Amino acid sequence: MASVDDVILRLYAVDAIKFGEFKLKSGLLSPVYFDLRVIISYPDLLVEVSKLIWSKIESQRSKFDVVCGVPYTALPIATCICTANDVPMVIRRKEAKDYGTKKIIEGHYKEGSNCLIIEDVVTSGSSVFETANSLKAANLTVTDAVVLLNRQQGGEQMLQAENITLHSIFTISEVLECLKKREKISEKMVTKVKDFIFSNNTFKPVNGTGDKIYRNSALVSDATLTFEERAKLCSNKVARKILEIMSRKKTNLCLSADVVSAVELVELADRLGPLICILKTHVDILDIPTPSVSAKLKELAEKHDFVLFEDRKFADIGSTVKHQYSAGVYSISQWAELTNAHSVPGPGVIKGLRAAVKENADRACLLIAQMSSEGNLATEDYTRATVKMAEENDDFVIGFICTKKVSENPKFLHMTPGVKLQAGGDELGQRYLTPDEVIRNRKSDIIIVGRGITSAANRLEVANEYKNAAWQAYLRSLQR
Ligand code: S5P
Repeated sequence: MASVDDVILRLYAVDAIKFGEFKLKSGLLSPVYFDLRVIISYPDLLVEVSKLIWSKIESQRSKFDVVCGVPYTALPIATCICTANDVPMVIRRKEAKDYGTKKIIEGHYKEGSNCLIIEDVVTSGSSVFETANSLKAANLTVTDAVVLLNRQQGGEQMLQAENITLHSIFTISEVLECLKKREKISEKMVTKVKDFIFSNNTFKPVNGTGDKIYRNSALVSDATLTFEERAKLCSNKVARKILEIMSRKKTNLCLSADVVSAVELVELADRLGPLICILKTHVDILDIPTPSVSAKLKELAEKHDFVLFEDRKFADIGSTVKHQYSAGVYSISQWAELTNAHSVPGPGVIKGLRAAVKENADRACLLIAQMSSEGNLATEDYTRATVKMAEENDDFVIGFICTKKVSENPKFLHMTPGVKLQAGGDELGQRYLTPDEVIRNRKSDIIIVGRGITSAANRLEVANEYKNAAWQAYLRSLQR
């Protein structure tokens, strides 16, 4: 078997370890870059890496029943290890299939089996952590992870705090030492890399919030701002208010209260009000006229500290939507702080809505950038044009209805409908994703939940489940 130094030198020789100036996703300039994906082009190197990883945990073989490689780089490594040592393997999909079994973990295993995670590089630890969460959700146990390179930027501590022991074949310090000894890099480069690594440690428990949050300081510019921090960036008062409520009440749940009985709607708003940041309505489905209901809703919004959002989906020329928004039996602009519009008519729809808002009234609008329903016509180009329209009207447009994050601008709110604790769909084309998928993987901010809550026998209990799932997913997303 090759030694650790042999493997480091080989990785250096094939450009899997590079020194210079590399722009990271966060915008930071890093003096070192690891691209271990290239090892699949060198089968002998892939085998040596696999042998080294296996040798690290071989003595604990009896502890593990199954192995899971984190996609993509560690997948071939895990495959090599499993075939050479006769260990069963599972695969974690990046996203659950929306057809067939909807499984996220593929492979056969016994419930409660202990699964060893294999990864190529660990920085903050978040990808190992996310993999562990999916494995645990599929009834596997996770106690250990093994990694080829530990970048010593806090991943080990973060995982330890989550009761996962991280084993590594080598650390970045060992890489530097090995390459310096062989005169592949200068003393100056060693110092530069060490400075960078140690001043960008990602393990920073944030105190004072009562929640366990680790902030990835290296990636703060990568929109991993808290809701509280984002509130300060908003000049639109409704956007600021929503972000402040979310942060104060620790909730990113919007209830879509799609009931036809006005009495039931008011009861729902009163009962679930403490758990939500926004109450979304469709007043045109109610059985009694709006004014008495909207007055009651306004009262409850104040009592429980949430924002009223009329999901009117305006989609006409400016002059028509101006009246639809402010007049008629619904008089939406008089009571709903937030509404939404399709971008298909062009910016006139926004101008029309804005023109209907009385001076000093704090009102805002979301644009529908994507839809949750099957076969919808919102193409990528349509979504992109919608985002541009929002940017050009960001005094009034405060975000999007979307199925995933569509803008990096932290001022914009992303609200996602089509959410249930179990992914799937309904018989009329609605498609559902889970809160974790929406907030953590798709990086949205707020889940919009209707029937997941309104059809439940115990609405309060289930609403609490949605609230917790979405909030936990948000806290985890800050760790990136
Ligand atoms: O694309 C969309 C946009 C919206 S606003 N898909 C949606 O489902 N909605 C709304 O979200 C829809 O009108 C309904 O009020 C809610 C979803 O309800 P659920 O019962 O399927 O959760």
